[in-house]
Amino acid sequence: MHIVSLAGGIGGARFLRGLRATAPDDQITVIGNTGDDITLFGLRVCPDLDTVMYTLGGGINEEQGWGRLDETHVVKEELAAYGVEPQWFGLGDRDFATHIVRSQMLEAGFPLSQITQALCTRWQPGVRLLPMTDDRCETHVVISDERGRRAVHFQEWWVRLRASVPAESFALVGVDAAKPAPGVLEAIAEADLVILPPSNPVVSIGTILQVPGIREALLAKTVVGVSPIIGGAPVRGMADACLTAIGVETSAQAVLELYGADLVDGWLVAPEDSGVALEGVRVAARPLLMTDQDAAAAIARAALDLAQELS
Ligand code: GDP
Ligand code: FO1
Ligand code: CA
Ligand code: CA
Repeated sequence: MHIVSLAGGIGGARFLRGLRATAPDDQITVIGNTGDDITLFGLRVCPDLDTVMYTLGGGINEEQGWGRLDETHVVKEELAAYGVEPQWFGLGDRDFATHIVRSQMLEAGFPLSQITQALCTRWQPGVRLLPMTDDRCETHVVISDERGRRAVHFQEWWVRLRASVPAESFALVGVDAAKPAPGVLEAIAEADLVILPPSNPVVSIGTILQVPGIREALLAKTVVGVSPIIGGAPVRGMADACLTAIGVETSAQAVLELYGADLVDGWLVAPEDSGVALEGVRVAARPLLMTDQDAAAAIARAALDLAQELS
């Protein structure tokens, strides 16, 4: 079977590790979010692609959920000693190497999709990892603070401000001219099943769905989603702040409605959300906390079972 999964960072990566474990013989293509990407110190950083690559490749810092295992921060300290900004983003030494390779290849003219493939030659994630687009396309957040109403990069809002300043809106700068990366629409066309993992519905899945052509291509497929909201809470991360910004309640029901019955055919919720319902969507309730790799694999299995019931 050929499975296509969209993915953000931590939630997507942990789910995919479970999916790979429970479906080792299936071919898995991952369409990763690149809206979080940022250029820092002249280097291109792709947090969500790297989180998926490191998690599936065994190089992730498990407690943190992003960044490298056994990381050191000497370069960051040295940059700070020069007074170079920004100092609020914590790039580790091992992680720096990834960004140097990526930036060097971008400078040489390679597209992000080919660079990601090259990086994965080392990490062997066991899935085909594609960026949603090769085009530069970054999430910005409109906020109001002492400097007035302005837009900041998503990472500045997320990491420096810790989403403490309300997001008034999100703008995916560059999306109108963005094209799906090579292989993305082909993978969707060939897919037997598409999975929306428990990733941030606004700034991960919502971002990927905004790339022209992707949502449209998914409408023809069997799509099963896993709720990123359990009992009205985002489990971890700041999905609630993102949902509030776009006027959507933090609930499994509201996220399903946000995705829509035209897109989603099956929706997996936690037992406490078993009342969720939407016409045209088959809903199943299973424990959805990815407490460890076995729990993530059981959730992935439940998503495959739900897909089976749909066909
Ligand atoms: P990010 O890019 O690192 O923020 O990661 P994702 O976008 O892939 O996923 C983040 C979202 O995953 C969070 O906002 C949560 O709503 C959701 N999430 C995280 N852990 C879990 C979990 O154990 N179970 C479920 N159902 N959702 C989770
Ligand atoms: N998240 C933080 O909260 N603080 C950081 O300093 C930070 C650095 C960082 C470096 C590389 C990388 O791949 C991810 C990093 N993240 C950091 C996570 C990043 O902000 C993610 O985009 C968000 O967690 C949302 O996906
Ligand atoms: Ca992300
Ligand atoms: Ca469908």
